[in-house]
Amino acid sequence: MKCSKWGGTAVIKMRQHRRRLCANHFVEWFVSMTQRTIEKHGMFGHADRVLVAVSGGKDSLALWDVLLRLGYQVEGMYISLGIDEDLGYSDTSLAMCRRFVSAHHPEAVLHIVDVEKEYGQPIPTLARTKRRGRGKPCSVCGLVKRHVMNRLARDGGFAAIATGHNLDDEVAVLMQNTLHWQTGYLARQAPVLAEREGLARKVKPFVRIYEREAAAYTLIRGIDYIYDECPYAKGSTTNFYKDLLNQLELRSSGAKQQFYLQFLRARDSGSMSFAAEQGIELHPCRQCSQPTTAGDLCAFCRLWE
Ligand code: Q46
Ligand code: ZN
Repeated sequence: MKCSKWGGTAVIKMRQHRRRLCANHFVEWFVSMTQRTIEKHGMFGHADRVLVAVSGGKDSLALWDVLLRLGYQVEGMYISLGIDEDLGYSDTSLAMCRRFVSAHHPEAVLHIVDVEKEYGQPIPTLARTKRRGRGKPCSVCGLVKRHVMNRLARDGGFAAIATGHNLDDEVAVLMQNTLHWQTGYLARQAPVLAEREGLARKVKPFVRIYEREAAAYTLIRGIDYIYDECPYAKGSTTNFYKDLLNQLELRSSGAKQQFYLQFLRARDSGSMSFAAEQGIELHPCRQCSQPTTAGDLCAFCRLWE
């Protein structure tokens, strides 16, 4: 298999782009695709400080690497959830983030928030105590992560929080939301969520990157990451949709990309309009002062009461 650019040995075939690239050209393509996505959606500029949420997985570490190589002012944020099942998932993922810094970017800043040390309980214990989420701690985990990320971004004066969500993640969520006609979620599904009354701006610079491309990038760059997913992600609905979409992609290359990009185009052109959450007012929580739609205490503070 030959590189479409110069005839050297290709390491990846990207059928949806009708390209085969060698290692060097692939890395060049990957970095420039991320840069173009940042610019197209006006995500942030070089004067902005950006907080990248890292989990020790391939997507978030690849994103941190690319943003640093592009010269953005970016700092990492790792939230230790205290998930010990399957050989200490949280400890291993933190070790991967630390290894990334020491091996690739020793000057990079990594903020670490340990949920148990800061708030008193690790996520699985907290979820069990509250008996939320039918045995899985994911709803509690999501709530805690959103709160901690927003606090760090606000207190640190960051212009945006960047996450490593890739095209496969976005398409799986899009399919889920479409099959259930979750119009509120569809209205909000976007590469950029603007800042709103104390809620930090959120951006996803990898929305044009397939999951296998992020994996190839980390492999070529020699970035070590945690291969296993969080033990609670096993059997998740999102993974089920990802499998379905991969089958579709095998039959029709580019199907995932088409589905996502046409959705964004249709929505942004106004040919599809959904009921957004207009009119829902945010006010500061009495205890933590983070924005909430609930009563005087936000859902996070109520969780720890
Ligand atoms: S929500 Fe659930 Fe994830 Fe939290 S408990 Fe694991 S699978 S990490 S994205
Ligand atoms: Zn609160």
